[in-house]
Amino acid sequence: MITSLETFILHVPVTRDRIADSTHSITHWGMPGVKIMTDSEHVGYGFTGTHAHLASDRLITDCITNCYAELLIGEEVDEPRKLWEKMAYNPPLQWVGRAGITTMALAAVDIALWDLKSKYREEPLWKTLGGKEEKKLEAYNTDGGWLNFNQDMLIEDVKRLTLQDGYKSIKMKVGKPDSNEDIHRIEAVRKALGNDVRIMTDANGRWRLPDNLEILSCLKDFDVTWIEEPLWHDDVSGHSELAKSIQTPIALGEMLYSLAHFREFISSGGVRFVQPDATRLGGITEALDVCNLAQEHQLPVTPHAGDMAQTQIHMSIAHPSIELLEFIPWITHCFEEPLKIDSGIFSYPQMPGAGTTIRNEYMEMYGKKV
Ligand code: 0YR
Ligand code: MG
Repeated sequence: MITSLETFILHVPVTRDRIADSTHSITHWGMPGVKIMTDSEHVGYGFTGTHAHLASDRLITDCITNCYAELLIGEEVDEPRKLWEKMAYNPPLQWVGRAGITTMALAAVDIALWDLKSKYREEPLWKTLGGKEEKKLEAYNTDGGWLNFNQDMLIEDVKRLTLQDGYKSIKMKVGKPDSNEDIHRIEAVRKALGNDVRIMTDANGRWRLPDNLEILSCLKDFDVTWIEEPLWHDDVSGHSELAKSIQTPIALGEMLYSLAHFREFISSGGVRFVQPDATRLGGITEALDVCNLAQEHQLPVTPHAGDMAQTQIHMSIAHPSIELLEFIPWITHCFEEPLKIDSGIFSYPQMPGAGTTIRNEYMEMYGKKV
């Protein structure tokens, strides 16, 4: 039975001083989250992912403390979905929410509930969700060649990730003010890595139609696996139109807050690689719904790692539509059981829970006042 909740906010430095994509420039990854205490020895941990902006991180933790906590105290944790419904369909919160702060707060709580459920069962969450040992889950690395790094650093980064660390798939950012520069960078990366490495590109919502159609059309020349978030995040008809006019598949989903949002993009044909993020949807519960929806439409799911894969690895092992998961190493060291990747393949977590238990020393080191 749930007895109390306690929120936290961690700001963890990124690998280098500052990284940027076409739209964001950050020095830290934010982890507003919650510890859920019970009348047993088990404590559930859940968090969402932000750009470490303390004021908005506090809106998330305030939402948990002031709105969700009272819906949870006294409840049993055996059915996260039941509690998810109680929180998601709570009329006063529905009125002010359904996307944004309230949903990211819901995500943190839902992940903590799954963590608890698997801790009670004394098994890693992927087992609770029906995952099997046999599956091979590939990691692709996004932490190479950010848009603020020059071409030499980009090449150095992607070579390190592939030749030294053994990744078979990497993602690079695009969306420079001058599109010719993007083309030169992609061409240089393809040349440096040869034809056996998968290259994903990510414009983080920067481009517009018809202005950027030319660069979008020539991505196919470099055998790019996908173009991610080519257009503005909410532009359903734009992505649908674009999908019909270019050969490169479209990936998106990291900025979508609900199953309904995904349904719109999927049914309009605007997405090929479906990218739910359990830290932005209402947690594992709703991310699984998106995976199932994608499966019905025979679309591959490649989750976006707002949690840096730490907890979504469980859902990814368990769901048949996922073979590839994004990884960024920024927060890995903070956990009791850090993720392990060997030559681009994830090892399976063994500790009970959702992988979200944070070591106390890092709670103190990176913790901010909630
Ligand atoms: C930095 N992954 C992404 C980072 C990343 C962003 O803003 O958050 O690039 O989330 O697009 O696919
Ligand atoms: Mg992205």
